[in-house]
Amino acid sequence: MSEQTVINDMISIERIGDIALICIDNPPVNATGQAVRQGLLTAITDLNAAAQVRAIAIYAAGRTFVAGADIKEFGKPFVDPSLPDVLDAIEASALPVISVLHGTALGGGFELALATHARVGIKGLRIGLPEVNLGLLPGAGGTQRLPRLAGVAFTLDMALSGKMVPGADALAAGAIDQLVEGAPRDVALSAAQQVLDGALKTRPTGSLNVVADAALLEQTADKLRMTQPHLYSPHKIVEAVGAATLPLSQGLQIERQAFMDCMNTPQRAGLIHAFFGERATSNIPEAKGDARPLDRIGVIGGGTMGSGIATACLLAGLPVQMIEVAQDGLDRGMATVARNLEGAVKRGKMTEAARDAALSSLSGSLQMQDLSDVDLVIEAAFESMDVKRQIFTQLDQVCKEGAILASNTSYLNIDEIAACTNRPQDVLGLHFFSPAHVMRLLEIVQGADTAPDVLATGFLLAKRLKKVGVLAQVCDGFVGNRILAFFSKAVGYMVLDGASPAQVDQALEGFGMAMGLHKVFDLAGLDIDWAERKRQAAGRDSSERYSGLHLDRICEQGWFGRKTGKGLYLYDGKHPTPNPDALRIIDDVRAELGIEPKEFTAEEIVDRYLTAMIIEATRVVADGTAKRPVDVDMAYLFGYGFPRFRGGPLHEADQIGASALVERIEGYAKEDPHFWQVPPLLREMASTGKTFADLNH
Ligand code: 3H9
Repeated sequence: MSEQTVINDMISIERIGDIALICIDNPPVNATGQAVRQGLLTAITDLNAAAQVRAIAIYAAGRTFVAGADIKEFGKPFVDPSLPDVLDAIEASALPVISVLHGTALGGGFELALATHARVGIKGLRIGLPEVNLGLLPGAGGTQRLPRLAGVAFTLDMALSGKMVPGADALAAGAIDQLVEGAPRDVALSAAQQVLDGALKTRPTGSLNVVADAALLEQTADKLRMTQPHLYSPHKIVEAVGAATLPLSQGLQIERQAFMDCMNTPQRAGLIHAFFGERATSNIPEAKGDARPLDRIGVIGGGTMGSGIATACLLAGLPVQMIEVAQDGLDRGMATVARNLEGAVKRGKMTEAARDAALSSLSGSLQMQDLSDVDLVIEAAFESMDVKRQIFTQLDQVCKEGAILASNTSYLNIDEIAACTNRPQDVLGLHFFSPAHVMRLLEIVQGADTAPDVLATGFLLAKRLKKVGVLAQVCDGFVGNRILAFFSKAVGYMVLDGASPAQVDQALEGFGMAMGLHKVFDLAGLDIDWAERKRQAAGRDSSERYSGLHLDRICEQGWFGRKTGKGLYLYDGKHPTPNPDALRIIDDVRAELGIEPKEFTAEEIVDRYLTAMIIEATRVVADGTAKRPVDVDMAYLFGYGFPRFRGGPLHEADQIGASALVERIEGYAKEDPHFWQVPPLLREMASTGKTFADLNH
């Protein structure tokens, strides 16, 4: 006989004899929002006052135990009771309280388990302290209680990496007490019975001592100063874990203060924007429709992009048919894929058996006809409209009805490509970023006639490949490269006016960019943009200042960057060093143009770079090339190395403020009114007080 008590919508109690089971039911991930916290507190208080209860077990309904605090509440005023207070009450419970964990026990969810008197995991469990990914630290006792159970080293590793740890490892480390099979409610009942029988020992975690490890803490802090100088919360995590040797109440106070310090940083806001943004890009009607089958992929081109795309598909378990025009190109492409997969094995991303299976589902051919049975073809051939026209005309003839024809073009017009076929509804752009098996951005470019189920299949592919699909409309460069082309001009002007490429790169890396822009140019190959500049030369607006003369001159020497060993940098040592010959060319170009070089501070470099990025990003949103500001932000985080902790260019724009940006642009416009123009949308935002965040809804 059992008796049910509903505490609120999310918390209920089931009494079976002298055992009470508390069930948390807050889909989708049982986050500890206010109602869950209040319900748990009430349940623990009531049960401690009730007659005949001798043991309490907490478990969760649905696909997972508690995935942490409700992130949506962050940044808003706190509503009592706080999670730390609820967990303190659980730990102080006179009745033994155990927790039963299934799925993932993360952040505040795992901390809830740590505050109980014993933890039983269900096979398949993964535990984690992912707060660091949100610019936070475990703020409900994780930095204090976990060291008491599993030691300082284990805690630091979990809290600094944010990674999920398999149940078996958690058991071995002492973070949980048992790992069993069964349904959460049944396991909860039998574990509570074991407590009563004395077979499962319980004790408050706070009663345990921590073995101090000052050397490890110091060593970790030193390493973080070198490797993560931009981030705030990792340093605070080390500080908080260092306090775990103090009595629990003191340590918890130090942790709470450090948590609040992190909560008040822009980094926390940026990282949480990134968390929701990553999920928001596919939370649109275009991504949600019925998709077409996606069982076999064709890739045209065995170059860097083609083989990267083929690798990405194989890693996701999708068989690939690669097509090249000549045998040596095909051999090279197939060898690159094999090398990429080998790299994945070395990095522990796949087993040798999985690699062998992937390789056996890759086939190569010189015959377009061999694409007759694929569901989707991704063309990654030479970036020329003539080449694309030829390929798509052939694809139209050989591909089966309903097959999707995609181009990986970075700039060219998808509608023009689609027009070569009799099935423009089946054509779209799928723009990958190099290396395609690593970079997570996938621009999904909608042509004028692209059918809804073709778009939905683009998003399905992104999901299968674990990429972030961002919808883009047709224009020169789509979302990402169009913005890149614009701010690259601002950078070109700064170099012509006196900044050195290395100085610009240093400033941008100081801002948090993964790589300075000139290093990116050298990596991609300076010849790529050179070809693009030549393509655009005829249509160039003569009243616009030309920003690429120095780069053209460097390319004329045959210096294309990394692949030629020389570009803006030299690549003859371990690290790239500024190429003195390129600097001489830049000096010559300045002299030729009559420019008196001036000094730029790092701050000015970043301001101009970022402002130019924001200007074009605003236009991209205003004319609908991107659906919402968050799509631009995610494109930049996942495709262009924009620092995740800054949330993205338009999230950053909100931090600066529209009025300040307008003022800044008007200041720059005094020297170049043609380039520095305030986008009407930004001006309107400055006068109405609207933010880019407002435009996301
Ligand atoms: C914390 O705990 C602080 C404490 O230390 C101290 C407090 C004082 N809150 O990812 P999915 C939503 S910080 C609110 O697509 P999956 C998510 O947005 C927290 N919402 O599913 C999505 O919504 P929608 C530490 C959340 O199966 C839906 O749930 N915890 C939260 O691929 C499904 O999510 C974390 O950082 C949340 N905490 O992955 C864990 N979590 O459907 C963050 C998810 O509207 N969460 N949502 O788009 C995760 O890592 C993954 O969601 C998880 C499931 C692995 C759980």
